[in-house]
Amino acid sequence: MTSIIGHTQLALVQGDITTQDVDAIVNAANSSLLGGGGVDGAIHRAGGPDILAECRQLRETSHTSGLPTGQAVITTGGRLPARHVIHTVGPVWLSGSRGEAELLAACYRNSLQLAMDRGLHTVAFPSISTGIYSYPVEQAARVALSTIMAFLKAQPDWFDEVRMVLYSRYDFEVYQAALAELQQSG
Ligand code: AR6
Repeated sequence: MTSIIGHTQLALVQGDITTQDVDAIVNAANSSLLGGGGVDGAIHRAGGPDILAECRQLRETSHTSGLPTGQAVITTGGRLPARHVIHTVGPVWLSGSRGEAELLAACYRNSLQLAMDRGLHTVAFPSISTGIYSYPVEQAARVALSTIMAFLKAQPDWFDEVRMVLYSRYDFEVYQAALAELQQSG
């Protein structure tokens, strides 16, 4: 399923983010930047040690206290087909009233801004925070897609493609329904 916004194709696909051939894939990391489970573990396993080495370097220089929730940094893609990995830290879902939606939106916005700043034109995202961090996927899908769409409306000429890569059939269907709803509401 795709939606065209300005010059950009916003695509939803079901699949594995580690196999995507794009300028940058986004990692749902934690603030240590030193790896973990879920999509983070899969990216480090597939990309090899160069990604972790750059993350360690960031921890020793610009991010000695770790990466705050909602912010983003960039490293090489190592052995991945993607040339770069943008690491962002999603919010842990607590109650929904602890600023989770704004923090999740910041992940998408800051990742897209960083990609633009680095001259990258194709970016693929996983569904940030909806695994180990327990953000309900129906709500996360609306935040993710509305944030991406607002960013692309403000920057209609930069990106060739922004792709959401959903790991499960269920998540893919949830994102499809959310995109259809957002398209209808204009
Ligand atoms: N490709 C695409 N999506 C994937 C893949 C993959 N290969 N593997 C998992 N997912 P999660 P979070 C989906 O838990 O909730 C890590 O330990 C998964 O099905 O990876 O932001 C970090 O270090 C789910 O829909 O990230 C943090 O400590 C989505 O990716 C913590 O988990 C996000 O699930 C971050 O938790």
